[in-house]
Amino acid sequence: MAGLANVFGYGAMTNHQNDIRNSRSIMIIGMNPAENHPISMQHILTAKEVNRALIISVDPRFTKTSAFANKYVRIRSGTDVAFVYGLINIILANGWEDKKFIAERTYDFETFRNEIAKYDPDTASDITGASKEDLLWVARTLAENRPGTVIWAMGGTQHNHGTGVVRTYCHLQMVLGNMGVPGGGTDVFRGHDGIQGVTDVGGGPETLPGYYGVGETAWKHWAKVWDVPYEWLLARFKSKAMMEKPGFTVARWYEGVLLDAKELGQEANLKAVFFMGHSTNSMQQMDRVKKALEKVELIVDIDPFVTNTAVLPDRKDGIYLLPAATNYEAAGSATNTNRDLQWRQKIVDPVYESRPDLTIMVDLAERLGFKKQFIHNMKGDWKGVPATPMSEKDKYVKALPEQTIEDVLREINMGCLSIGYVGQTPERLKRQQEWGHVFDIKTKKAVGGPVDGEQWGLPWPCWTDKHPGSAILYRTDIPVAQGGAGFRAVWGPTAPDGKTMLSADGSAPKDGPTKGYPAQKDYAVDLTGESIKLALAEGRNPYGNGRARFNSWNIAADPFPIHREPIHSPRPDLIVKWPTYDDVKEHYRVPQPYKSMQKPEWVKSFPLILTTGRVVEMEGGSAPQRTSSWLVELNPEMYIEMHPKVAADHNLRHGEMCWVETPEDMDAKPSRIKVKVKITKRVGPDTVFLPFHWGGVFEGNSLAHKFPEGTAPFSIGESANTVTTYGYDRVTQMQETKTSLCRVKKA
Ligand SMILES: Nc1nc2c(c(=O)[nH]1)N[C@H]1C(S)=C(S)[C@@H](COP(=O)(O)OP(=O)(O)OC[C@H]3O[C@@H](n4cnc5c(=O)[nH]c(N)nc54)[C@H](O)[C@@H]3O)O[C@H]1N2
Ligand SMILES: Nc1nc2c(c(=O)[nH]1)N[C@H]1C(S)=C(S)[C@@H](COP(=O)(O)OP(=O)(O)OC[C@H]3O[C@@H](n4cnc5c(=O)[nH]c(N)nc54)[C@H](O)[C@@H]3O)O[C@H]1N2
Ligand SMILES: [Mo]
Repeated sequence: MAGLANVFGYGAMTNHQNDIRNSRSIMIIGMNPAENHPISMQHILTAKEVNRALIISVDPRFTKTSAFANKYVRIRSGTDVAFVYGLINIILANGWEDKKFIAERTYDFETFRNEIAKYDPDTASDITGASKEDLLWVARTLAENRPGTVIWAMGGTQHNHGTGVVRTYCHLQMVLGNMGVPGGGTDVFRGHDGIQGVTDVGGGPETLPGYYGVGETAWKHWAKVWDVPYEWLLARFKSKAMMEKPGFTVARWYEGVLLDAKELGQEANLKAVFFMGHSTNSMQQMDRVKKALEKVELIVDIDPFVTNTAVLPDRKDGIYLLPAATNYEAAGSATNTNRDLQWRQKIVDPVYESRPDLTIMVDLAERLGFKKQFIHNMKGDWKGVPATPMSEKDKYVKALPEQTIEDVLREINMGCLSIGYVGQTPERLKRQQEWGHVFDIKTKKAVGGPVDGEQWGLPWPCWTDKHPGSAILYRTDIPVAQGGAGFRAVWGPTAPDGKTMLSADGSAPKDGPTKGYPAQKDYAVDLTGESIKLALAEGRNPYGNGRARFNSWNIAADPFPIHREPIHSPRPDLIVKWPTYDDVKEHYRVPQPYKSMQKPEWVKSFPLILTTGRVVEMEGGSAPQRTSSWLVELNPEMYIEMHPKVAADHNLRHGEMCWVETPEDMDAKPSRIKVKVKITKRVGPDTVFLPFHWGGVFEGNSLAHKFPEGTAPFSIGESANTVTTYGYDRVTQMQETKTSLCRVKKA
């Protein structure tokens, strides 16, 4: 299940970054860790040097990561399904698949094989632009160098069929038998340092914490954890139906403001928007966002910095900027990409008027009239502290010691049984922090001290306060008590076609039943923890031992991933052969059209593929980074990467200004930005690239004067997202910020 999957990516790593040191091949596809995960890149480079691992970089751009690769393959943006299924086609044609793994631990390979037949090397090469020789080289290298890992990030997910793309990466690893082994795995590198945790605790609109969904069972479970009556929760909503309906996503909330209420999946338009650590220049279709920010009655922006949100809309009032404390000014745990939890100390007290996010949330709960219910589970010193008015803020902050944030984690430990968030107690995390030196860099396992045998970060599932955590998911060569697991048996014992969903005899974690088995009854809702203990006592994994699916029968539109041309496709011929989805009447409360939004003739007047991404000096919307003189010195201004041929065709020289324009989609006029030309062969002649870290200039006009005095960043610039276009993932609603069509003009 995805969590906060619409803008922030999808999934969790099966293995961990240090484990890449065990890999013999590493396919990095749709990710540029040399810029975006530079610390993790060191594990990749160690694998290359020490383990002689072969690195393959698959990207429309020759990135800093590509520069370290043994093989770089350029593909057209938006064609990963065809690329990966093209590889699998070659693997199957040569009999390189892991037959034992497929037979014992997967479901519906037979139908899958028929699907794969559609992606013969000619077809895959035509769609992707990769040569047949390169496809063969990559397939052979992955087959001959096992275990191998596949790593991806936003180049794989920010597409209208991004969910399909991600699933093909997993299918590749299932075919190669690279799952459940050190050095293997499907390793999506997550974005922000705590984003895995945000996903886990239900940051997305489709689930309560722990991936329970938003149905009645989920609400009843959490009502028990929070110790508030279910009826009280129900009474907060207009109806039970609305309570159980996923909300808007961060990718498209603004349509809840702009569209006619009749078109929405709820009765009324949105009237207020509340941002907490999110800057709007990171949002696709920013011209729509601007309009929505002008129309809502109330905007709240809780951030240590003044962001794009404050200056983008043309309005005189109704924007509240609340200064948030940073993570240096507050303690607590963060869950990182490895599923590891890390405890952090507070370094300094919050400076000036800033306050920790938790303090702000508790205050908000108080103003909304449910502080008592909100803090119910908190056992810290401050529980007895009476509601304190704003003016006595200092007293309030002091009354919020580390204790309360520990209580938040304990509540997660109590409730997120589904994924085994049980054993990562504040005490254990703090102890690990003190004993960090005894953990091995390659296995992340402690040797010695009171943490002996524990995995660093107690990665989930961590079933009890004695469990070491599960560093590598789906390993059957170790017992459950040491982190062993089969695949989840979440689909019940049989598939709709009557075939078994439980793994075959011989494929089960050691020291337990040898066959597949269903999940332990009630393990995810039994707050006593007895159900989990019962399973563990018999060497069973509480979530069962099932099969990984090639055929995901319940996934919208595509039970098997299909190559779908981007909404903005440069290939009218392929739009016909590989069509996009039918329009969807309602998805996350807004209409989500596909076919009716796609115009095959666009490519005639907008011939270039526009893709966007990151640079090492900046982060996301980059309000903090553009406020740092050192980082601005390193990367001072917004630019466009352009191939020499494109520059020559447009009579442009390095350092000159140009307009970038994209076709009209939901608005009547094309969008445009004015940026500086950087000529480079990183991109091919069909593609241009924009970093999306700038803001504060809109369609050629500076917004600098709109910042409150003294808060304008050192560097402002056009936002790439002013020109990114309509297009959203069919399942997660992730924005299609990796593929648009555009044209450039000399300014
Ligand atoms: N065109 C294009 N657009 C994209 C992407 C792309 O590849 N291309 N990528 C997308 C992705 S994957 C992401 S994750 C988003 C990222 O975009 P955003 O969600 O906007 O993330 P950031 O800019 O990293 O962080 C947002 C704000 O959090 C504030 N902040 C930092 N610490 C704290 C804190 O402790 N408390 C509070 N309250 N605030 C804090 C920072 O000052 C910053 O202004 O951008 C998305 N947008
Ligand atoms: N310095 C720095 N580090 C960061 C961030 C940051 O802003 N700055 N942001 C953090 C966050 S929130 C995230 S989510 C991660 C994201 O990390 P990455 O995914 O590495 O980030 P991007 O640069 O957006 O995209 C990666 C690559 O995808 C390529 N690409 C574009 N289209 C396609 C395609 O169709 N297929 C393939 N295979 N590749 C394609 C782009 O050319 C780009 O080189 O980084 C995190 N780390
Ligand atoms: Mo992200």
